Amino acid sequence: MEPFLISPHQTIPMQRIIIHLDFDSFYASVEENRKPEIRGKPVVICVFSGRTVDSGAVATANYKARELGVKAGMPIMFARRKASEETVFLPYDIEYYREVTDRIMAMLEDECDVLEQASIDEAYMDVSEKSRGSWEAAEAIAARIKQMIREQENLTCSIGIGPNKLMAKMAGKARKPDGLTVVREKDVAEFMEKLPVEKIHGIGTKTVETLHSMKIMTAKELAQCNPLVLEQKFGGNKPQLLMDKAKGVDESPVEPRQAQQISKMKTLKEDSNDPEKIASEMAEMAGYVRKKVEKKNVTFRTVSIILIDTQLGMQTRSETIGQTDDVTNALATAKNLLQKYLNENRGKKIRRLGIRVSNLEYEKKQRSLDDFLQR
Ligand code: DGT
Ligand code: CA
Ligand code: CA
Repeated sequence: MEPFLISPHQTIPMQRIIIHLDFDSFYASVEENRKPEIRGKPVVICVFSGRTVDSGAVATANYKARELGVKAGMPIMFARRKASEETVFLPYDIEYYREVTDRIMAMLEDECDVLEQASIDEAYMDVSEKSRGSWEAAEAIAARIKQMIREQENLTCSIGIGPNKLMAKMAGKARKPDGLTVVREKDVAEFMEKLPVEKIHGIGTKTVETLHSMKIMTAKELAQCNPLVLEQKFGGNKPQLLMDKAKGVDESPVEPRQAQQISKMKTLKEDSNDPEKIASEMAEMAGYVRKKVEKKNVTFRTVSIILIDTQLGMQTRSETIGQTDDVTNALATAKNLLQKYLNENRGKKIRRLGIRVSNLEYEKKQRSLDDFLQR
């Protein structure tokens, strides 16, 4: 066989560097921004079931409320007993939190090579190219992201950086709230060594119980155990998966989830109910939406405007216009919706507004080589 030669044009594969970002006490922090009067107090966000006054469960609590012993998943009645007099209980408002998430995700997309939104308050970002494989550069990107989110949304988040998604996620969990933790490739073994199996991300409680019954207590013990022993207890590819996790190995790519909507929000320089002023802001936002529609190569069916008035209420108005990629038409629809809203709500001033296209359909067609080279 010919000896394998590395040609001068061949590049050594770059170090993969992944960032994981998770917002701190997400729903509670968003509510604290929306209602400045509750800032500094313990805050509990509840999913009221409506059966009796306090039936339902806690969705989350801010860190002040956690100090009192309030936790996500706890019955609201329990939380009331733990709470102090000044503790604020609020119903959750998922639509509003989604708006905040969408806005931030749109911003984060521009800060990385690929973004994968993993939940309402979490994302993985592949920054291998953007950082050119440098851990220092990746850390600087993360610090900038934290600063941007703090300045623009007044939120804190915890960030983990690692050579793969698993390590990034676990690094992020190591320091919360407002943490930034880097686990470099060379430090993975050391990071994993100390970890009990129940702290390995993605290993469920049932599996943990089985491992404990086998006297496998730490990631190190799991990584070093005889695979045959695992094969006796677990089927399929689970033994391999468990050993990979225990070694901090994860080859899964950061994959963009196909967004269902594209939106742009903006706070007006001053509160206004002047249709012309607001419409001209809208036109500017439509420019951003147009760029995203083109970049993602999508069509949409529904146009919405989101309005936040000076009493801080959020309203959404939507119209379905048939599958199209015509943002100019979408803008005209948005302006009509705005005019209708202003007619119906005379005297109310708009503080913040947004334009959104949704019910997206993705074009499957291959990008042309030219498109690709221009990217
Ligand atoms: P963290 O990350 O520990 O600082 O606090 P959170 O509140 O951000 O917790 P996380 O990241 O696990 O969840 C993100 C949001 O998802 C959280 O703000 C509320 C919601 N959530 C979490 N756990 C539950 C739950 O058990 N029930 C409901 N309805 N919502 C939940
Ligand atoms: Ca969180
Ligand atoms: Ca989360």
